[in-house]
Amino acid sequence: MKKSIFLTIIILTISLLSGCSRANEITSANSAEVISDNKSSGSITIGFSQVGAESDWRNINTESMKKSLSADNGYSLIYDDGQQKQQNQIIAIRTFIQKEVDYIVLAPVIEDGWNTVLAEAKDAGIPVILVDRKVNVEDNELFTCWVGSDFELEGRKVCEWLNEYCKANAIDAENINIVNIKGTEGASAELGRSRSLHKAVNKYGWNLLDEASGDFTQAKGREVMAGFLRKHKDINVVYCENDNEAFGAIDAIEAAGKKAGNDIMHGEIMILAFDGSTEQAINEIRNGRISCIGECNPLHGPRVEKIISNLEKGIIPDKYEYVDEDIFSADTSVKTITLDDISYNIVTP
Ligand code: GZL
Repeated sequence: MKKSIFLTIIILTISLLSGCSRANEITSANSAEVISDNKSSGSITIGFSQVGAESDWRNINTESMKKSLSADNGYSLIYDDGQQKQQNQIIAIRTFIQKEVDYIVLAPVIEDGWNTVLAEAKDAGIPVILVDRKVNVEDNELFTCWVGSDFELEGRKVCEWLNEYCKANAIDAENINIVNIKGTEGASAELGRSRSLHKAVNKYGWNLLDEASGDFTQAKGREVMAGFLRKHKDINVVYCENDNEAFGAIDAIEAAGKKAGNDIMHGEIMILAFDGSTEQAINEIRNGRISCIGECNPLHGPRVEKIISNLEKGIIPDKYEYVDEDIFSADTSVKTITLDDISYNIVTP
């Protein structure tokens, strides 16, 4: 039953700038705000709890969602930036429930810890659509559906590219000394990409020297890489779980007087990354400072909008909708990789 809610522009400050705040709930300076305000009766009100603004990928994802869930398309959108804190997202979801939105869209920062608040949304009769990362819940009926990427496959593609690169360039696996700058620990993207790296390390015999979380940010990526360089003198491959961490790692490598590149048997340090969603990342592929990127598609807005418009017509979506993604490299020694009898052409941007 559509709740015809006429929303003026409402700035819901969950953590008030004035300093006054609701007792024992405040952890964030963020605020929920109505982005698209469709005054026509019958607009569909959406509460969207986003992870944060930690990376280029995330910002593109946010814009894609706002563009699709627009007033012109018949939506009133209440958007909340969780600032990468699960508690902020839980508070936002409870606010959406109080506002009696028609749908909740959640991009969960980590997989665990959602049973209670998603049960509250279910009890309130509000469908929850998950986007990007997944949740680990006891009852999969706590959410209507999920749309996003196969993060483990992304990791398998990048690791298989490294394996093929070593074969094509006569590099023995035992000469691969790799460090992992992980994403936000417990996030689906981190879990999947790290799981694939660990399996490849065991399968091919690479040396995994160290790993630590860069939280998907450039600043933390640089800090972690600088620490790795102080601790390990033989690093020749860095597995960065997103582009922004890779940018930070390159900053640290060059600050240490070293060079990011493919020629790992002559002192260069190879950078592997994920996302490929910005011109900067693609340029780093073109100039060879990043050797390979596993694409992670941020443009989920149209898919989520389609799901909601179908639900309005009584059309039930698939429980899980995976998006197709490529793998980018400017190196010409590896043309394709094959996983589970499926070949993926390497895209040279
Ligand atoms: C992946 C997404 C990840 C991106 C990062 O779908 O969750 O979070 O790879 C982003 O850039 O911060």
